[in-house]
Amino acid sequence: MMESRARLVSILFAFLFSRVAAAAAAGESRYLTKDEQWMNQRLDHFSPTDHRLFKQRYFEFLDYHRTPGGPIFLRICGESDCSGIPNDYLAVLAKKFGAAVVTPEHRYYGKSSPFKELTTENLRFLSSKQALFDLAVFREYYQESLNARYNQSGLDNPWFVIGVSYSGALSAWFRLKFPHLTCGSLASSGVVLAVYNYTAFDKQVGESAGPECKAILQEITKLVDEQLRLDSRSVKALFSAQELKNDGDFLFFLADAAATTFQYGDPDAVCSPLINAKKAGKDLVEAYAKFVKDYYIKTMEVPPSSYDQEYLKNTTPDDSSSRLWWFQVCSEVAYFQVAPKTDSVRSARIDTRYHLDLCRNVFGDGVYPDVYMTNLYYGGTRITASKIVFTNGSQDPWRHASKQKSSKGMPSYLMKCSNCGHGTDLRGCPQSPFRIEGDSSNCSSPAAVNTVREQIAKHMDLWLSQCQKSSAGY
Ligand SMILES: *[C@@H]1O[C@H](CO)[C@@H](O)[C@H](O)[C@H]1NC(C)=O
Ligand SMILES: *[C@@H]1O[C@H](CO)[C@@H](O)[C@H](O)[C@H]1NC(C)=O
Ligand SMILES: *[C@@H]1O[C@H](CO)[C@@H](O)[C@H](O)[C@H]1NC(C)=O
Ligand SMILES: CC(=O)N[C@H]1CO[C@H](CO)[C@@H](O)[C@@H]1O
Repeated sequence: MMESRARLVSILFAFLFSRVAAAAAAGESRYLTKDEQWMNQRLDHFSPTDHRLFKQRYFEFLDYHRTPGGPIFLRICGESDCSGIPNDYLAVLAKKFGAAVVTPEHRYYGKSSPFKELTTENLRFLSSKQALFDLAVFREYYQESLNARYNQSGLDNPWFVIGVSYSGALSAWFRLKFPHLTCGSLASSGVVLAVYNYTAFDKQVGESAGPECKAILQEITKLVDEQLRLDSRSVKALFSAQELKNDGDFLFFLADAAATTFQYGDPDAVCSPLINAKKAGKDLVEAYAKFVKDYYIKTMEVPPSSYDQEYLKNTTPDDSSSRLWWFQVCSEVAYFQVAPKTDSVRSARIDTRYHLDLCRNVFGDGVYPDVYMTNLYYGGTRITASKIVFTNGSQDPWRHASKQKSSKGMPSYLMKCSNCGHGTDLRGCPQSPFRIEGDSSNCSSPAAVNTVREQIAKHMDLWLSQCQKSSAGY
């Protein structure tokens, strides 16, 4: 999905998946479609006087659609360039339900940017609230265009909204704010809780690593902190990250490299070589550097520069996603992945101050996240809506920002297995290389994943049918 590369992974979660999809060997079957469509979208949904428009890209896949009344799956694309509809487990569901799949690109990302220059001033229309309104407008636009194509008027197909990660949160919020426009939502690893000091992220990294690997990661953190004080140039060079002048950026990069493996269902990628190095009495920092270079920089194609605040300041970057997502982090949702006070895996220098300084340095004074207002607006984990399925992976550091407890009309499922990560219900495990149709056979417990998939299908079936009945007189 991502043609360009640079990325900040654990803050740009959905994103990695996109990039891996592109990185894996060529083959269109990774996508249901990559054919671009365009619509005119309103720049500011909340201004009574600003009527400017911008071009929003979208994709449609109708091969499985049971015409004319079959469901429409609105698969939300999140914080990344969106260059197609991935052929993951949603494709299986679309086949099963005779559904069309449509995917609009999130405003500002990829080719859907209203502005060439991404100055802070120009970024003021980048928010989840505007994005949700985009989805509502898109939904109505697409329904009408489909009616025109089928030469019918007034037909309203049953819609279902689906998203993973940030777009999983959007999926839940869409059902919350526009319940008349969707029969239900799937929020896969949906991070609906804006968290200011997200220490649970690092704690989950430690838990997912297990005691032995965690202890080694902590030892490495200590050693790197020491070496940074003594000779920062050489330790950065060892990781091919000399360009990261700011120590915080460097440490964040190192922390993300390990977190990514747990997030995306590949814990052995980091733990096996480290445990082996420890047993063989080898230099742990060197072993970690090898992992970071081979796995994170080379295989996952995450360049250290994507962590560089100087790069993030660029208002016309090659790859805009890092800057854009940081803006959303710095203005709305935070999820600051700070080190917990005790027993931290990452360096204690990755603290609240680091994040706030980044926000100010990159976007200017006055840009900081008001998570209180975000949670006031959506309800956080106390979201009060209906017909939303929440799913999470047991090893995923993000699950603590999701809704993990079922409540009335909103079932929540946890897929428990040693490589169940972010969006595993849709993507299988491990998530790199890309798994066609979200193949779950390499999850350590395919049954844990498949059981949750059955639940998703069951809820979808029920809610779609209830919707069809009630919309008869719509
Ligand atoms: C659409 O329906 C109208 C009215 O029934 C009919 O006259 C017209 O030929 C149809 N057009 C197409 C393209 O099917
Ligand atoms: C976040 O952590 C910082 C540093 O420990 C602390 O000063 C601040 O009060 C915390 N904020 C919240 C909202 O928890
Ligand atoms: C499953 O994992 C095994 C061991 O890691 C690997 O050899 C095999 O290729 C994987 N199978 C699939 C379908 O990815
Ligand atoms: C850890 C956790 O939150 N588990 C939840 C997973 O989903 C089940 C089914 O809804 C809940 O009962 C658990 O509390």
